[in-house]
Amino acid sequence: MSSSVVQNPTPRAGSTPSLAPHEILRAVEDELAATPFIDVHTHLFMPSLGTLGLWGIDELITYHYLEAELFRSSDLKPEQYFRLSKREKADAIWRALFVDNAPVSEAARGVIAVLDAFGLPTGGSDLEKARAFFTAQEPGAHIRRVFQLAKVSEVVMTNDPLDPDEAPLWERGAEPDPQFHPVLRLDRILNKWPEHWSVLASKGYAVNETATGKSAAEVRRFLADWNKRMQPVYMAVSLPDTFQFPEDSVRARLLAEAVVPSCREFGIPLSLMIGVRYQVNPALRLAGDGAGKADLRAVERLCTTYPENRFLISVLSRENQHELCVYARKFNNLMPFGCWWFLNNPSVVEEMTRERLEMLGMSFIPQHSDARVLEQVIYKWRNTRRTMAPILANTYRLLTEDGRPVTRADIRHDVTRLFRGNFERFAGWREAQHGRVGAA
Ligand code: RAT
Ligand code: ZN
Repeated sequence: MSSSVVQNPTPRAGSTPSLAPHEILRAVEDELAATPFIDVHTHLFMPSLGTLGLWGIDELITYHYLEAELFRSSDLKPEQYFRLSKREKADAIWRALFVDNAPVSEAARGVIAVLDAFGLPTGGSDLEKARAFFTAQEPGAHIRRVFQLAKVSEVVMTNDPLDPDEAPLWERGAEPDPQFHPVLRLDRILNKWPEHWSVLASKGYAVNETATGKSAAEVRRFLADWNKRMQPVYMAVSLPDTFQFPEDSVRARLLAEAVVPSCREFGIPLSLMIGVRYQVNPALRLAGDGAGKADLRAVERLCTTYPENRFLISVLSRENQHELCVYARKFNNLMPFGCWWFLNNPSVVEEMTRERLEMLGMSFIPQHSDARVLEQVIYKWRNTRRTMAPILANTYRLLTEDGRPVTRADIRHDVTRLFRGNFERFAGWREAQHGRVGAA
């Protein structure tokens, strides 16, 4: 099998009747609704990782996307806000963004869609009914119901081996869950080495502050140990808009000498999420990051230097999207994925998705949820399906007009490929139509 594997997940079914132009949109909507998606990047946690997993109304309302919006519609200062309890924070956001104003932003409307999905009041002056509802849920059954409502079969987590709360849970042997796939996240190692090298040293890896000498080999040993422990479906890092490769830096050295060879050894992709301007307003904490245009020549160099590696790439700047499609046309070891963070708004998703379809056909991964709070998958995937349906329908309408009618089997094949097959194959999973059947 080639390293890129961006081919068709299933042969197209033979003879189903061609659709008339007026039948296409409905058929696309039905197929999007009937296909369980794989959510390829979230910040959700499997139940055995305990309290790391966020869920419920107070977490939904204090999502950092909404915290950023709070300070535009309230006089509350960040330092006052961050002194409040979780419940008080949620009450402040509810009042400012949902009671005093109509919740029209993407993130605010998402909370409304979640409340509505559970039959909870969407226009109340307080959150008491919602709090009572979520408190009454049994976690396992609630997760299953949420996944059903979101129509996702499984989600991919973000797991940090240097997080002091998370790492001990893995070290004690966290029980795997087939609905939650691990990802080895490397931000602390690749972006914050000076603050974190001593954690590796304290665990018995012979690394030093300048990441010289045996350090890269020892990071590789660390990654091998965590690969064994966690069985990640890929390794991942978020990167600044200033990211360069190659360059004379700890990050570039550890990427070249530890991370890239480890991914090759374990047969898994490396996900690079590029374009964050970290902490442009630190007072906003998690909500304080911005976005910047990156130099994607770094991606070009990675793809050419390491043709045996596979790179999942998401870029945060709208201005980088076209360039990323061009690179994907050059390198089939590059898989563009998702409309990340500030791009996850219908207007931008539409623009990016049309561009990707026009330039790449069905050989990309249109979206991930980036959910941090369990129930967010309900609204994020609902929005994706709603935005995707007319875009795909229009693509098929043009094809029909140009002389190649489409069938329901065509549509099913493509939807499955976009929202399951491209990831399954790029991640090196065995041929699987409905879920992971094991690593290749
Ligand atoms: O979208 C987000 O929630 C961001 O804060 C980031 O977590 C980003 O998605 C990331 O994975 O770094
Ligand atoms: Zn994320």
